[in-house]
Amino acid sequence: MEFQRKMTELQSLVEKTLGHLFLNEYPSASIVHSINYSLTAGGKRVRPILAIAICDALGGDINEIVGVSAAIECIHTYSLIHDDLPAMDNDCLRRGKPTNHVVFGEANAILAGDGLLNFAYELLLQEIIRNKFETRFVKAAELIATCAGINGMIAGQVMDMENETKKISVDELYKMHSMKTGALIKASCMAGALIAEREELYQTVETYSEHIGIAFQIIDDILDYTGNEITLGKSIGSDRENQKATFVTLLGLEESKQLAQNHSTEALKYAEKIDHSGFLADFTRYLLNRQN
Ligand code: GRG
Repeated sequence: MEFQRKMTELQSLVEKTLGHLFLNEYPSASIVHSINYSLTAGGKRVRPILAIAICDALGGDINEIVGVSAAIECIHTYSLIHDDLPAMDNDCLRRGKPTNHVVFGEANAILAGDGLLNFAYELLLQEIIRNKFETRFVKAAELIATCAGINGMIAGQVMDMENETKKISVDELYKMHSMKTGALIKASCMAGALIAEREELYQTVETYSEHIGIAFQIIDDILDYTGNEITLGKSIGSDRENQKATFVTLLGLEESKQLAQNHSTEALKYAEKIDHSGFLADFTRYLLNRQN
């Protein structure tokens, strides 16, 4: 019950923040409309919640990380819009709605993604200026940029494309997902620790994030195999269509479930060291048991 109350509180904070990002006058109202369509479509908000919850648990001020967490969700939403494009996975359903390019056309969807990515850095720079160039904000911004960029999420996406139709090992799958999915999850957790400035716990937070990052992707693969589009709110089966290796295709369903459980169990050991209130541990269990 306490977990649900805190989840609702954090989700509302994230929704409110995201809902206010694109309210001003913009020269091109149409692109803002298309950005807001995807940004406020109601994702789970896993990454901003991780950033805020970890900052809070480590004694940081929630108000100081809200802007940073919104920037991370902008980057995540851009990656989903671009990942759904015909040139990428060519998916038609996301967050329970037709994908951005289906509604607004491919060119607009590319620009909406570009707009969100740029806006994320505008937000991060605004936070740095507002906080008088404090090192912790600069470090958080640098880490987020690195994890989202060509040494992080983009590198993972490139590997994903290059691995299509190839036979790859479980180790290679780990490597790809540690970048494609894991890097932004790591940046979210570490942003919380950096803004709270709890240097002695950086390693603990990083290890926690690595375990939940990989567990998150294994569950994603399992849901893509066992779930349905209505519950998931997104297209399924494109990995199969594109002949991509997944944890389920390489290891089978039962072994994949066990592997996700193992990583969650490991993550829980670290969650307890980060957050004595128990929220992060409950959130870790929620990520393991999620149905969408
Ligand atoms: C520049 C073309 C171009 C690509 C950018 C698209 C991209 C790089 C990378 C893809 C990253 C990606 C889509 C990774 C998948 C991660 C993943 C499991 C996403 C689903 O996240 P959830 O479940 O989604 O948190 P919600 O909708 O709840 O936010």
